[in-house]
Amino acid sequence: MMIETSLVTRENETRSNSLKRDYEALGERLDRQGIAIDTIKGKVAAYGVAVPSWGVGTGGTRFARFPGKGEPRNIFDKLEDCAVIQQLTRATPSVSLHIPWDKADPSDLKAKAGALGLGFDAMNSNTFQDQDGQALSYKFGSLSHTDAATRRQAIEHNLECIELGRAIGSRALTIWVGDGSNFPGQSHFTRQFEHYLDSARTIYAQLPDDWRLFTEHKMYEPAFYSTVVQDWGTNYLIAKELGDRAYCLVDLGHHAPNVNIEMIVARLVQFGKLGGFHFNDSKYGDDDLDTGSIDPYRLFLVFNELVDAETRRAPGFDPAHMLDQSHNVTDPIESLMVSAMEVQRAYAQALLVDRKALEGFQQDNDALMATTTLKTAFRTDVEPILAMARLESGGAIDPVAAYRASGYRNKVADIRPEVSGAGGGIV
Ligand SMILES: [Mn+2]
Repeated sequence: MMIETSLVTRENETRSNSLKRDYEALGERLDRQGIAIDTIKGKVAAYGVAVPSWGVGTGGTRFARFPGKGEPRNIFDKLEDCAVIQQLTRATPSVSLHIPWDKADPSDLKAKAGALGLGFDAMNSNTFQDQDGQALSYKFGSLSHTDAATRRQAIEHNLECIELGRAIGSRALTIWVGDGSNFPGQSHFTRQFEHYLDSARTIYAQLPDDWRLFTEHKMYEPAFYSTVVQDWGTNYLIAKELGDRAYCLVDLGHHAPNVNIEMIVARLVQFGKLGGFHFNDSKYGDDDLDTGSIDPYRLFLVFNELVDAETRRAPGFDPAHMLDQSHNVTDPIESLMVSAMEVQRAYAQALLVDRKALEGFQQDNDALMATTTLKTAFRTDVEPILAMARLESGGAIDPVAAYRASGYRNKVADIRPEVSGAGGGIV
């Protein structure tokens, strides 16, 4: 354990009596609605969201990056920080690696993760920046580049990610490219997308039988005029072209403001192509803010669709869940803990929706009562359920308070020097 269990126990002791009373009161209230609180707690306890390895480093913008204290120096430090998040929240059992940032000997990775009680989620390839000693540049694209040799290099990198992933027990590859253009006329839309599809087909052909391939759309940036995989429509076309093991990944921040993301989720579920999520939040665009920090109702509406699909056992429904956000002004460990709990909260609230009543209101075109049904669930303070699930699985009732009391950040700051360079957390 990264943090002494005796400290967590002491912290919990100061809060357990209040929690017990709050849990009983909520349980009594839910019971009147015909909901068994222990069933909801069990589902919440079984729920996990993956932490991105790059998330534990301090992020930045294209203007500046202000390093934090005791930032992880390498993947092994990152895994330790991820283990703190899992120890206190019990909501983040796996880590998603980013290659080449996290490249290391697979047996060392497995040993370290195993010792910390962590597993590996999807592998993420990186063809949006050039690495030291790289033969060909991605300045003008990678999988969709006009030059066949550059495309080949990007394909080889993705195959290398699969190979490393196999060795450490991962079961999915996520491809996100920064390919696009900055000027009208700069790129031929059709030829560029055809290049992308050809490259993606080559990668897909090498995908192990028990693996899934996720492609992630993003409206803009780093390309500012056009992006090759710009929206869920293009993403769906890719998944459809590639085959049964290709799915669409939805990053909540990668859409235009006000886009109805929950409806996109419903469409992808309906056609068996929802691969998973990158959770975050945004005010104007992109994925820079913490999950649930701006619009928790939208997060709830997304989970409402997920629980609906789970409840009616939608065919092929098995989305991967991961956080993907940039922490520029907070301690990344604290942000990731809070965000993991926000995701769990949205899930718990969505589990409270009276689906039978909702279906009736929808059938009768009772718009007011239908939307009130959702609001009733959303307004329920489910914190006692989340906290009790954490307590019973060895976590902290209040993870941020326990983390601060542990002095973990200061301890690692003594052995990890501050670095101002780029690296994790920027994207
Ligand atoms: Mn993402």
